[in-house]
Amino acid sequence: MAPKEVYIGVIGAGGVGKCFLSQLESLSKRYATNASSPKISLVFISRSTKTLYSEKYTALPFENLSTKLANSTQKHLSLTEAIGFLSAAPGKAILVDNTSSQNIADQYPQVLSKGISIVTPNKKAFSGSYKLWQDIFSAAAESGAIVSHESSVGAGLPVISTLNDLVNTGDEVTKIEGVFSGTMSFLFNSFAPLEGSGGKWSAEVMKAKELGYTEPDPRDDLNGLDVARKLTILARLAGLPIESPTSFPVQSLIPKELESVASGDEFLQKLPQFDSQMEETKAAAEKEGKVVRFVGSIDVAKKEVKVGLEKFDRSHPIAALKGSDNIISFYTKRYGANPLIVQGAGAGGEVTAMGVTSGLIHILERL
Ligand code: NHO
Repeated sequence: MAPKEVYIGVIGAGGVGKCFLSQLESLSKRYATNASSPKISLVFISRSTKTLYSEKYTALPFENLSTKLANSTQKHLSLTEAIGFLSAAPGKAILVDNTSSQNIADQYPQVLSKGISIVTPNKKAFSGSYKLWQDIFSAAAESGAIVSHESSVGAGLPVISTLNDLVNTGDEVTKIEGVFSGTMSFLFNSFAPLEGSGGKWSAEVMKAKELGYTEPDPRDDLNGLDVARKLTILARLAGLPIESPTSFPVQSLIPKELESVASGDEFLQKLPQFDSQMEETKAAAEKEGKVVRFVGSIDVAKKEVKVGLEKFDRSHPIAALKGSDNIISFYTKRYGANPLIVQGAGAGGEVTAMGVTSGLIHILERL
């Protein structure tokens, strides 16, 4: 029997998208050598202004794909047109959304209702309004399409699958706590390290930006919203109907006076004037023999979610984190006093793409 053919459309070919395409190429080669694996055909790829697709649904070759996309003269398809194209494929289709677009996220229910499965690292759909969350999962349940968003929290780390496994096997999750941002992890591990005195806050922010750890405008990391989005996703999976990432306390590390400066560059230039604020926070923790870290927590029983600075004993696993690693502790009835801990690289193209590719494999196995 010929292997089943699955048609793949990819939107977004930036940092994560490029890494994903290279992982997809390896996967399709591996599958081609195994008669029981599906045949995966990449038939559509787009970025903001360019689209490349195969009108007859034959697989696009992976060679020089980025260049071919950049030079494509095919009509740029809107998302509605792309959905129409994928839903007319002669077999099951999967859409991979590697953008951070809210507009695309808002259309997931329509994509799923056409029977097209979705795999994505985009946090927007799952941390937007609670109604969108409900619409996504009810559209999937009705059509039989599958949604995978493993790398929307913790990049390639098995955070969402672990939480789903805990819930689905009947464990009672009481609390989830951790460091959910690679950028914040890097900043605090170097500003308030366990060994040595650490650098000035503004200098560490500048260094993180130079190393490519921050968003182009570092305020998008420092305002806590990225962490709040991840907490919203996990809290919902744990059963809390969180309305939005702004419906619980989120501490912003942007000094009030710099909230409205025009650009990220101007923000960085003025940040040294506010170093004393962060120094005071660090010194207050040190006085208690502790270190300060930017964390998120979900108290499931109390239905409380919060994001912000907290002090930790120097022996606490959160205090001992290295580089830009994430750490996520799941406290449950089954695990008792010793939480189930997931730890490792929580940001970066390759590891985030790994979560996307593993989600894709998971869908391919179930279609
Ligand atoms: P880029 O590099 O900006 O690429 C986005 C691509 O989407 C571009 O090709 C752009 O042309 C295309 N695009 C945008 N809108 C489009 C549209 N309407 N139609 C067609 N194409 C469109 O972004 P990244 O870095 O590749 O990120 C892609 C997605 O992965 C985003 O949703 C991002 O939030 C998500 N993601 C990234 C990371 C990461 O490390 N880069 C992580 C998780 C999810 O775990 C990571 C993380 O949380 C990092 C975080 N900053 C931290 O912890 O510090």
